[in-house]
Amino acid sequence: MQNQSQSFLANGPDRYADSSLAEMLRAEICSNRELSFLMEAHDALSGAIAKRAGFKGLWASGLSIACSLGYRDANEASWNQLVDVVERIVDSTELPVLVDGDGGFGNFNNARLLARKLRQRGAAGIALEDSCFPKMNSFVGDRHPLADIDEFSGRLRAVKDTVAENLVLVARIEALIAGHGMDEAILRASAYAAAGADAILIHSRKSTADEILSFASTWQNCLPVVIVPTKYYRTPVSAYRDAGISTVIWANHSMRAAIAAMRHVCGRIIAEDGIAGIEPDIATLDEVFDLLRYDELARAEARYLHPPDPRQ
Ligand code: SPV
Ligand code: MG
Repeated sequence: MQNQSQSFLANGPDRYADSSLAEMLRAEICSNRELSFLMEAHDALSGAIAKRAGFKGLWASGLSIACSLGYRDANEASWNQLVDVVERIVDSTELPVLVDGDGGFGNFNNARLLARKLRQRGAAGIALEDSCFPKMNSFVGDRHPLADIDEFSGRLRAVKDTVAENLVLVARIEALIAGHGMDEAILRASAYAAAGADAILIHSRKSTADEILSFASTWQNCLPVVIVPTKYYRTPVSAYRDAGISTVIWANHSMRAAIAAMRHVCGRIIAEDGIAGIEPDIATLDEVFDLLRYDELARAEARYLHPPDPRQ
């Protein structure tokens, strides 16, 4: 993954025509040898920052994208708004992006359409959760009706038949979120594996990792396990390595950091009646220009707007 091209601003040939991003994500998610990390991105800028920090893969978070658009994480944003944001993230980073596809925005037909469009826009993978449309964020309220196992398996099979190996398919189990027990979670994991999922995302709202670790120990890595430790954030990642978990998603931390930073700076500008005091605490304009590769534009201008005169 380190060797990928840096040429996204160089207008190269269609770089998404092959499935290299999906292969890169598959290598991350589906490897039990090494624990991988996906960092949340909700727009091109947060994706570029995560890439600069060193992350090798991204999570296009439904919660964070909805939040940045001013929507609730309850399928208020449409599937085409989601794919538009994903395209910008992929364009700005060229990292493999696992997209939070919620429940697929409907039945098998909506799910396979979403997967096809995500694939066309350069996504590397899709996570589909066994919720009903419209979904509600896993941490809001207590009513999270689960999809019927067979119906949801049909959604997975339809996606697999549509995008084959060109998009990693992660099946997300909401059984523990919905208050069902471990048996139900394992039953669903087995069904989703049989339906063609590449990995299982098991979600929990507990403040400790106990039920996730118990799932991992029962499941025995029949398929690689992906987790989202938003609520059990105190658990050291060594516990996940020891449990053979494949991938950890830091699901919403850039979005929450941005909220805290923007709230802080807005409050200070009002309180201090000016901007002199905050200047040292915010990104410089040079950092903005560097992040967005203004240097590449200058080189392109030299090449295309002011080419050397061949007669000289
Ligand atoms: C997201 O980031 O949108 C997720 C993870 O689905 S969670 O918010 O924890 O459900
Ligand atoms: Mg989500």
